[in-house]
Amino acid sequence: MADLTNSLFFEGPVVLPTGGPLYLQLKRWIEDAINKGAISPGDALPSERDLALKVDVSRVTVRKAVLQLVQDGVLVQRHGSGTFVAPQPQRVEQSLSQLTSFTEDMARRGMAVRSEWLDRGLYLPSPEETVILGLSPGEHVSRIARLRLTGDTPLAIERASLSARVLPDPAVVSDSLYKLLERSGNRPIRAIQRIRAANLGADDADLLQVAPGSASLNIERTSYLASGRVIEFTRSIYRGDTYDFVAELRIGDTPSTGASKP
Ligand code: 16G
Repeated sequence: MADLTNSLFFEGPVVLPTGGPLYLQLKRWIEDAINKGAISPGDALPSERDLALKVDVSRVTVRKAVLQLVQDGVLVQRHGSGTFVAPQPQRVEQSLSQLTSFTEDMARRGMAVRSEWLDRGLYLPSPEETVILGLSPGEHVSRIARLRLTGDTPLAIERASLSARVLPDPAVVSDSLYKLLERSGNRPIRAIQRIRAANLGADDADLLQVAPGSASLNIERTSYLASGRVIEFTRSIYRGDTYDFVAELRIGDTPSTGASKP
């Protein structure tokens, strides 16, 4: 962990980005320094006084910029020891060829998981849920929304919908949804996943403890029983800085040579 007072961070004159209030200019400058790697996760930020002197702004301006960065999860303050660039959580690799649960994925890596409940209850289904889950008229939907964490680090937000016939009481889900489904013979055996890149809105960023606008991977998983019936439709938002999705690709059975036949 480096003390940055005399480091690269302070080489040469400080040129703040233009536009907006001074504290936001300073905030952007610190963010740029982090993004460019001039300061790294775990590095200590210079003291408020040193920063104010170097950048030639008031200590109040520094305090406001730092406070915002702490609120955005970019910096962390530790009582008595100072302000640091927030540590980067360990990246996690998830295979795209195996149908596993979040709990199993993490257990394989020796990581303990826990969930914080965001919502669970029985609802009238949305038109989308009715179609995807193939619900009959009048059938309710069981929704469970969880923040999934390892230790204190949030990794993903998961919002799952299942038919209320399969899960009549969402309160019975304790740690693993798939474990529960397995017990009733309803564990999915295949799934279709759609993954797209997105930027986090303020509320989801807050839950995942990253700055609003940070990159995320948004995944929709539709899971099927052997009978072909859809058992689960889940929308997940994974932190872009923690997940690598890995797929094994194989050459097709009949590779095309590109040459046209006579
Ligand atoms: C995974 C699945 C999610 C499933 C959950 C069950 C993705 C993108 N999503 O996170 O659809 O509901 O596992 O996990 O992989 P659990 O058994 O630990 O509750």
